[in-house]
Amino acid sequence: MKRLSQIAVAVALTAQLSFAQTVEVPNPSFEQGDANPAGWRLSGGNGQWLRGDAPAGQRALAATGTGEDSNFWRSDEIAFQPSTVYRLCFRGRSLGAEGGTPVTGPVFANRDLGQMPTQWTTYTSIFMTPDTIRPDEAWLRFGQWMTKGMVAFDALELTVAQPVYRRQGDLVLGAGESLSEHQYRFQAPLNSESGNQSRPLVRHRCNFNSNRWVFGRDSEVVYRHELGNRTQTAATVEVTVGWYAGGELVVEASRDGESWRALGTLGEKGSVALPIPADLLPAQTLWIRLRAQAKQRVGQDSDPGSFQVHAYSYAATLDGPPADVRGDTHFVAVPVSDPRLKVRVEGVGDGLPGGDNVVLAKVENTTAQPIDVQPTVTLGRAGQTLAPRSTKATLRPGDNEIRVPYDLPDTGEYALALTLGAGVEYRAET
Ligand SMILES: [Ca+2]
Repeated sequence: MKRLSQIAVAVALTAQLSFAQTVEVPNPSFEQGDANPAGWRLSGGNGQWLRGDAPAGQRALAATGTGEDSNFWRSDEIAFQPSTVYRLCFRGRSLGAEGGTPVTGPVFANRDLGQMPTQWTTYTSIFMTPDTIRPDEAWLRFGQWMTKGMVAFDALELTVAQPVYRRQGDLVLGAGESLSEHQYRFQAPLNSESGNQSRPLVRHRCNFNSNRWVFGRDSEVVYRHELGNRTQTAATVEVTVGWYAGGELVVEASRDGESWRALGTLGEKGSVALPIPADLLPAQTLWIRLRAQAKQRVGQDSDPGSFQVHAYSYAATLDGPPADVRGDTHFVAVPVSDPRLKVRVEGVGDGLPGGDNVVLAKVENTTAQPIDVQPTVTLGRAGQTLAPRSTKATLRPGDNEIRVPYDLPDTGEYALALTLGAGVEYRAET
């Protein structure tokens, strides 16, 4: 694991009026309902509305498989926003289930859990929504695929999450990105807590399953590669198709995100490395689009695309001074925020004992009056809270910057909370 991913970040700032960025999920603890849990229905097969065995309240949902089937509970419609990063928290446990996997989350960003523990366990999933969301895919599901036995779920919480990236000077790099002297490299962190999200990901219209893009008809994924104001003088994109049934992957490049040039195609399982053509360089920004298309062939048999992308990477040579930076991403969720303030967490520092540990936030005071705040950082883990660190600040009307240093006693896994003191209400967390 990367060092900063060991730290869960929670940020809370404080005001009189507040609005939550928590997204409404129907009956999120499954406590309401008469004969059936309100707002949820079973897709088929064998499902239970448990009573008494729940980590929150009295009720939980469960699905039981034969080992050869799949079924799930699905929610009523959820008001997902397009191209938005969400954090989905829930609890899950196995009741002696074997094989297969629990399936969780939205259908466009499923997360398999594999073998769950028999104790109730907290799960946190991150995903970015597609650029258009059809009503028939705007719901959550919790169930099982090819599992023999019962898996149970409870205590859902869906929140908009803000990615906070690593900063070093004028450079900002997220998970999967690194710069070594003049060599920039990005390996999409598909197999990490980031899920489908990454700093270069601009938009997608493509299902994601646990650690891979699942392309079907009209699927596309668009990345934009730029690093500060550095100029790219050479670049290569590499894509791996790890599962293939039909159609082909087209890889295209663009300088403006509008006019695209095909670099190559891949119509089978395997990898393809494609250099960016010399006449598209040098460039400060290069866009890459992955999309599915039917294979050109004679006759009627043309599959619109059915394959999975297991790896995507991009490497570039940059001008400017040499630097060594390894990126990372924290996902800061904001369950509560103050409408007088626009708060954006810009960084959490090194996240290492003895390191440069500073929470940095940009705060716009949208009122005409100054607001006194007491930015406070609190670290905690496993029910234990360390002594908070505070500063004082007056937020002038307009743009402000808040810096709160904090101490990390060791490299354990901590939750970090930032509050703004009495009189301002805001909360963000990972
Ligand atoms: Ca419950």
